[in-house]
Amino acid sequence: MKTRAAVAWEAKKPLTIETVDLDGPKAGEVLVEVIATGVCHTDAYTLDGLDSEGLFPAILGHEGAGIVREVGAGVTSVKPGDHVIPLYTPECRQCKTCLSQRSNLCTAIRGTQGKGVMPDGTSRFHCEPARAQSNQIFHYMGCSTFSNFTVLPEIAVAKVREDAPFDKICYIGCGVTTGIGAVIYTAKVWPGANVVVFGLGGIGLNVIQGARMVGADKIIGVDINPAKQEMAKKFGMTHFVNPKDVGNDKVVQAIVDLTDGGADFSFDATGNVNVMRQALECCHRGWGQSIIIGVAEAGREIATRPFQLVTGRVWKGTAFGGARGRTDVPKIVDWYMEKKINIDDLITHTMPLEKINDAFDLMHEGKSIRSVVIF
Ligand code: NAD
Ligand code: AHE
Ligand code: ZN
Repeated sequence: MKTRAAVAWEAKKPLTIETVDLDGPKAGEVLVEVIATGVCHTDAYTLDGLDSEGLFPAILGHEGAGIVREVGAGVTSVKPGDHVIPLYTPECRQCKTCLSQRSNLCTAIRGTQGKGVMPDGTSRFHCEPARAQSNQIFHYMGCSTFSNFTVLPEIAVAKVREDAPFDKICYIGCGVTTGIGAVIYTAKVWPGANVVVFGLGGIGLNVIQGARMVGADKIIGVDINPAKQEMAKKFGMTHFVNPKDVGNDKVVQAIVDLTDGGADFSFDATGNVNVMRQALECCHRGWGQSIIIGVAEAGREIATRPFQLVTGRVWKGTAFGGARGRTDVPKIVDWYMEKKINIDDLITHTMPLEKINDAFDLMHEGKSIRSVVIF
C-alpha cells in the first residue's frame, strides 16, 4: 500500500512529506493507522545527527496513537479496529528481562530495532530507488509514527480503551509515561520527599506532575528558560531555580540550601551531561537518588567524584519511565480519562503533517511543551 509520511532523508535537514510504499504486516506484525503523534526531543536529537544509532533515510516518530487495520499470521493479542499506542519499549513477556520482573527493557527485538528494521531484518517502508542508496527507508525506534500507516511487531503495541482521544493519548507513547513512570516506577518517590527536576520540557513537566501525584513535599524545577516557570507551577512546582540567575556554579548549593542538605530525588530531563552531574551532586548525602532521563549526544560521558557515591548518593537511569508497555500504558490512559493526570495543558501546539517541521522549530526555540501532529 501507499502511505503519507514525513521522511528524514539526511541529518540536519527538514523532513519532507512523501508518499512511500509500505509492505503489509508479516507473521507476528500489525498494520496501524496512526491518527496522531507527538514530537519528542529524542526525534530532534536523532534528526540533528546526535544519535549514535541514527540511520537515514528514516521515518522518525515514536509517540503515536492509532487503530489496528490488519494483522499478520499468528497475531492473537490485537485485532483490526483495536485502538493502540505503539511501544518503542516492547513487552514480549517471554525474554529473560520480562520474566525477571526487574526491568522494562525487553530484549526480544532490541537488536533489529536499533538497526532500523523489523525483526526479520527487513524494512516495510520503501521509496523510489533513485531517492536512496537502496529503496529502503529505515524504521525508527520500532515505531515510525511520522507515517500515516506503520507496521509494528504485535509485542510493540499496547491496546487501549476506545473512548480515549488519539490527539491526547499519543503523548502517553513517550513523554507522559517517561516522566510519571520515572517517579513512580524507577525512583519510587515517597510522600514527603524533596524532588528536583532539571529541564521543564515535555518530560520534566510530567516528572513534576508525577511528584505531585505521589505527595512530594518540595518540587524544585531548574531551567535556563524562565518561560517554563508558569506551566511548571501549574503542574506542582513549588520552587524555581534559573542557573542563569543564580550562576551555573551555584545551582547545587542553591538546591542544597532549599532542601536542608540535599534532594531525596533528582531527575535530569535535559540530556546535558554537565547538568546530570549537578543533578547527582545536589542529592542528599547517604540516600539521595538521581535519575537520568535525558539522552546525551553521541560521545558524551558523565563524570563526578567517586566520593559522591561513596557517601551514599545513587546514580540511576530510566527508559520509558520503567513502564512495562502492554501492562502499564493502558492504566495510564485510564488515569488520563479519570482526570488523575493532565495531558491537555501540556499539548501547546497541534498541526497537520505538512507542518511537522514547525514542531521542531518551536521545540528548539523553547516555545512549545508538546506539539502533536494530527493526520
Ligand atoms: P524539551 O526540549 O521539551 O525540554 C528540555 C528542557 O530542558 C527545556 O525546557 C530546556 O530549556 C531545558 N534545558 C536545556 N538545557 C538546560 C540546562 N543546561 N539547564 C537546565 N535546563 C535546561 O525536551 P523533552 O522532550 O522534555 O526531552 C528531554 C530529554 O529527555 C531529551 O534529552 C530527550 O531525548 C530525553 N528523553 C528520554 C526518554 C527516556 O526514556 N529516557 C524519553 C523521552 C525523552
Ligand atoms: N539511540 C541512543 C539511545 C537513545 C535512548 O536512550 N533512548 C531511550 C528512549 S528516548 C525516548 O524519547 C531508550 O529507551 N533507551 C533504551 C533503549 O534500549 O534504547 C544511543 O545512545 O544509541
Ligand atoms: Zn520520546
